[in-house]
Amino acid sequence: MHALLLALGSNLGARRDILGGACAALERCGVTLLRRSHLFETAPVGGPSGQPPYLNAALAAETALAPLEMLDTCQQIEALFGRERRERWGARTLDIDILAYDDLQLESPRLILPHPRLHERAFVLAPLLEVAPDWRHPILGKTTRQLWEELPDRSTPGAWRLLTEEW
Ligand code: A4P
Ligand code: MG
Repeated sequence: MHALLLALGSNLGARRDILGGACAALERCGVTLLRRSHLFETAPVGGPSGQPPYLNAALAAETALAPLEMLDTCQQIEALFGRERRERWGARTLDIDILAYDDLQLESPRLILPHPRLHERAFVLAPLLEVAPDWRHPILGKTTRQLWEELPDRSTPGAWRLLTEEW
């Protein structure tokens, strides 16, 4: 089994149901979920202006799938929930990013591991802090907690908000 950290995001449609449905779909496709963060409502970063707010979450999981099989699975589940790719960082019903796969360092045309922007983003690190605070970034050599503490955006008002209800 391989250790997996995933980030989920949605800013179109029934966001909470979509993220819950994505978890169920992952489990049907060979991913065993170990821990699931709370939902965080986050202000859109990048992309066209006027996008609605996101719901973001992080998952700790394990899988026997190979890295590119895992990427295919994520993209198939995104398509199942109506994801359309029109513009980079545009609004989307569902985004599933592979944050990390074991300690693998990979730079291939379709897949970069760890996810190249994870350490810059409060919408990734805030939920990741709940499910994998002691995970160590294999290139930067820092834990999630250290990356979070060093992130200037973590205290930007309105950047993120923890939603306490179950999902
Ligand atoms: N790809 C390469 N590495 C990976 C990986 N580790 N996991 C490739 C997943 N995909 C990976 O992704 C573009 C291509 O990245 C894929 O074809 C895949 O082969 P995409 O999902 O089609 O498009 P995207 O998500 O718009 O692009 P990108 O560059 O991955 O976006 P980011 O950096 O993930 O940012 N603001 C808030 N508040 N919350 C968000 O969730 N998300 C984004 C997307 C921007 N702003 C956001 C949020
Ligand atoms: Mg993506």
